[in-house]
Amino acid sequence: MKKSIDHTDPAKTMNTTYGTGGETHQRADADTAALTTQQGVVIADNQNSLKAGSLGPTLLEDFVLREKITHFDHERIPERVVHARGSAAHGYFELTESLEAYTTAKILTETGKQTPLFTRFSEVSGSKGAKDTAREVRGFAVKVYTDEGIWDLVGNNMPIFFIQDGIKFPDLVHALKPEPDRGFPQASSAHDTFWDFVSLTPETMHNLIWTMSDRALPRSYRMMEGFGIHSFRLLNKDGKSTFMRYHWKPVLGVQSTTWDEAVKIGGADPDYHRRDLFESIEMGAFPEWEFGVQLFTEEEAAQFPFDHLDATKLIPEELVPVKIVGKMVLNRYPDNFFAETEQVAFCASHVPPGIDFSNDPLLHGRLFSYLDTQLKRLGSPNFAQIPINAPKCPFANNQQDGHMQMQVPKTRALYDPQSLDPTRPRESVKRGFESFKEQLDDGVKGRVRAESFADHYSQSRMFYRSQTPTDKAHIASAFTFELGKVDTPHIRTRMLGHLINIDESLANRVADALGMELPEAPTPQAPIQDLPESKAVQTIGVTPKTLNGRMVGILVAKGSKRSEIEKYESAAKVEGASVKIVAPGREVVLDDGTRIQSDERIEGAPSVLFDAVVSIIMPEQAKKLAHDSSTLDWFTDAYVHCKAIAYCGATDEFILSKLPIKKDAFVTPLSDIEDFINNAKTRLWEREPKVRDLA
Ligand code: HDE
Repeated sequence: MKKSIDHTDPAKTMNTTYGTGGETHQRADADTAALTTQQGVVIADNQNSLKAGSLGPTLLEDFVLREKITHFDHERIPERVVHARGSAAHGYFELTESLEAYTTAKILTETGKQTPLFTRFSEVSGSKGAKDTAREVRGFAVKVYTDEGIWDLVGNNMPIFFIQDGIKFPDLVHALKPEPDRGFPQASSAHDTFWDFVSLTPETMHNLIWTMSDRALPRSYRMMEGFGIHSFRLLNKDGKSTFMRYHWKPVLGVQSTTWDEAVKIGGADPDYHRRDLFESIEMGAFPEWEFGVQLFTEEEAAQFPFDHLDATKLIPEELVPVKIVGKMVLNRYPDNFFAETEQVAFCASHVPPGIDFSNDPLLHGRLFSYLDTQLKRLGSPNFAQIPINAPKCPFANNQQDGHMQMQVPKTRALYDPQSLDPTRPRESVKRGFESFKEQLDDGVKGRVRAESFADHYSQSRMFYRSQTPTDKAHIASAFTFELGKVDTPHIRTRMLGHLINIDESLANRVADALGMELPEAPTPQAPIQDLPESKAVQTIGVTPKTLNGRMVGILVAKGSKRSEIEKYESAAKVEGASVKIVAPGREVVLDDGTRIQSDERIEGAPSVLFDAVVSIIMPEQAKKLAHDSSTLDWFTDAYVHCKAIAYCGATDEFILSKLPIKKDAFVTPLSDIEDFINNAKTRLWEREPKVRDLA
């Protein structure tokens, strides 16, 4: 008979090795916290279930086992129907300029005060476990705990949306998500159903062209803009309304990756954006955005060459400048991902007094949808009591009961009006939320789309024509890639027709690259306007020349020169970059005999994870690494992605010479450290057409 260990007496098994895994278990003593059941009963043995004999069946009586397993079985809640994958951080909002003339909302009138907030960035189409680097719109949702109630600024990283009316949202999302019969592709718009829907829905053309640009491939959440998209109203003390569109402008500037990088990063580090947010906060480089508003009156709006109530239209910054009035700093990563990032519930309808909605029909769809979705996802109308969702100002009402009610109201009178309990809350005309007293036309009730929403191409054209040649090539290549994944010929053809209406040269590039003929362009519903170009919508054109917030990778190996490593490390850090040491192993002995820890092995840290790379290796090691494909890819990819490379003699002799790498201004010897640092702040885009066959 097999011998079994007696676990009934904790004292006998304390800190002993047992079980098949040979684990050592730490037990609580009188001073340390003891493990308990949900009822507070201390658990003596968390390793073994209660059995009838050492090899006998497990007993139903084992409440410790049943409670533990049951809780585990119920750990999952439904993921968000869109924006399922996201990452968040705590921080604060600070107003720098009062908007008192326009609004009574204290959050926009009290300067200098730091108001806590929680911001969640998200990918739209993929599931919770999808990669961070899909080509798509990113969510940019900010929950501000104002003294007058929660303000949820639920925006995106693009200033416009795909559709004009909330009723089309389920169709858009069904077309984008994995196809229902086959269950793929995950986190990708490059498939037939998406392009079928958008090519039949011309109002999507503006958001489409943004999504085909590098704006859909942010280098970091810290380097993307945020937009509320819709026009909101600000209401001042006289009840006067001013329209507002809000913007978040990243202090590090806008930066994107290329498509090839995004694809490779997705394999190397699917948590790329989540890790970046975590690491930047851990190292004290707190992500920061300026908060700006575009303000305009009804009369000014009437002069715009488009309808500002149409969420597929942006208001060019050249037409209505963005007035910077505040900032957001993210300075604390959540303590618990589920409790905070997963359970946070944003609702587009959460606004404090002084802020109101416009009649944008897409916004109105959202005013319903978010509350509804939280009920499904979080399972109870009491989701606002979850700590991350609860206001930080006093709140009280007569809502009662419901699943997971945490409050214990001590009163007979949970209704209003009532005359039994003078301590209960009352409505306040003075401080309460008021809607704008809008004079409405006597319209006819009907399922209609405003005629002023009919122009679907002009702003898409404006976006394309405003871009740098490199951005234009990236956009044409993105359309080619995506349509190249569409198997149904008539969908590709239909889409090419729309591209003609956007810009004929773009349509030609894509058709050529796909080997297709251009069809007839569809007849637009409204004349296409040649609007003035807008610098503000560029990507590469507005990317700042800086190393701040970016990352340099330094390849080292046995015997590498410590002095050179330190020189490059400190030069990059002075410019605000972070540095990672990459080596064949996790420890490496340098020329002075010191043993250092590397941050990554080369196989686990391809150069797509860095903005610029440096190689400091000795000949023996270079000879070895010249046979390693990860090392060869490290240099080739950095070169193909137009990055700065600093190389030592051995790297040049044994590695670079084997690769199709030309010594241009961005491939420099170690001695030219100043050139490297200067180059690393940008990319040599002129290199790209020589190394990649762009559309
Ligand atoms: Fe959303 N959207 N949306 N959306 N949205 C959701 O709410 C919806 C739209 C946005 O980090 C859902 O809690 C409809 C525009 C963000 O938790 C859902 C329509 C913009 C997030 C929903 C839109 C957004 C969401 C899914 C068309 C930019 C993530 C889970 C009428 C201005 C928030 C959830 C977070 C999430 C509905 C269009 C931004 C289903 C019906 C336009 C950033 O309620």
